[in-house]
Amino acid sequence: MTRLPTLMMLIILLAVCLAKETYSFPSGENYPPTFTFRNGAWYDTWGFNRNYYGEQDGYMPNIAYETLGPDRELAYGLGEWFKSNYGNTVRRATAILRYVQRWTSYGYDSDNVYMNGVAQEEWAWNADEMAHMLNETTNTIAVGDCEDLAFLCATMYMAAGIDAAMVLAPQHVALLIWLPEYSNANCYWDLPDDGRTAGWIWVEATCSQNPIGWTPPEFAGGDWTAYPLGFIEFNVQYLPQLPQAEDDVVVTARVVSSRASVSTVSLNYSIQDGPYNELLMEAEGSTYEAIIPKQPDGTRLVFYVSATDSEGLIRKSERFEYTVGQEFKIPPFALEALILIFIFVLFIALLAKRK
Ligand SMILES: [Ca+2]
Ligand SMILES: [Ca+2]
Ligand SMILES: [Ca+2]
Repeated sequence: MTRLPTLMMLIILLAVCLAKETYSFPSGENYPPTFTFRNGAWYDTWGFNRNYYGEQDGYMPNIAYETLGPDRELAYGLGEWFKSNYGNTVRRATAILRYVQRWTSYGYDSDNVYMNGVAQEEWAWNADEMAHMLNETTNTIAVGDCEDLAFLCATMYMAAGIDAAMVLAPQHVALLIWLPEYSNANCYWDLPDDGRTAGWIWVEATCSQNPIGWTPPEFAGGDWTAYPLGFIEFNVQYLPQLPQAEDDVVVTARVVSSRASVSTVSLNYSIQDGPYNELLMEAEGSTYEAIIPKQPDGTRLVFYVSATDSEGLIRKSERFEYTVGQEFKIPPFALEALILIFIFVLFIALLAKRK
């Protein structure tokens, strides 16, 4: 072997090692994870409560994003393996559920999770933590209950190019996947604002017999909330807030994809309830921008932002609207309240001076 190919080989080897090294640690956090106890609950390093599903800092659906987008790691890697080894989407979806059912077993949190020696009545593991707990080489099974299995499945499906949504039902957590081509589901669900009709099917990993597409009868009424996981961030703003006839309106959207691959972001606006004009928004990092040109006084505008990721998943923002030329209105009684406050402050000041 001549020196040049040897050098090339070394460089390639080094690159592979480096790639492997960066891949084996979550870009945000480390494994094993660390948790902090405060106000009676355990919080992870992202600041989410692992003991409770609800409110702003609860685990639903927040901890799904700890294993997607920039923080993706082991569970995502497992899903990518299925993507490259199963060309057929239905077979891939089935194989992922089989894998999770094979390498996990159902167990109550209170029997399996101890923090500082205290059994945890409720505890959610994220997908990477579950993926690190199982080990194919040592034949080690990861133990978890509904939310733990659902988080693992959801990240693997996203990585495998199959869109997933976390489902929060009464006393239960599960997931939906977008698989309209699957013919054996008992329900095909339609979610709002995803640019799609019915084609989401239920995945229940809690029992090894459950096939994909089986919505348990107790959830067939649709009394649950779904959180599609395609975008980690999706915030739209516009300026000025009260556009006048001379103002162009700048619409900005911060969009981060779970697969870290936003393909297009567009601004869609309608003038006086007319047809929608579509403008491609320009990217600067994760921020996208487009301009609605100035309009005459009294014109009513409605707009929304739509983003598409590399797998064709669409997310639409809420509809914003404004009428050109509206002045800032002082809220009722605001002036009266201000005068009263002024008199009160004056009174206190005079009182203080007399003392
Ligand atoms: Ca639980
Ligand atoms: Ca759990
Ligand atoms: Ca829909």
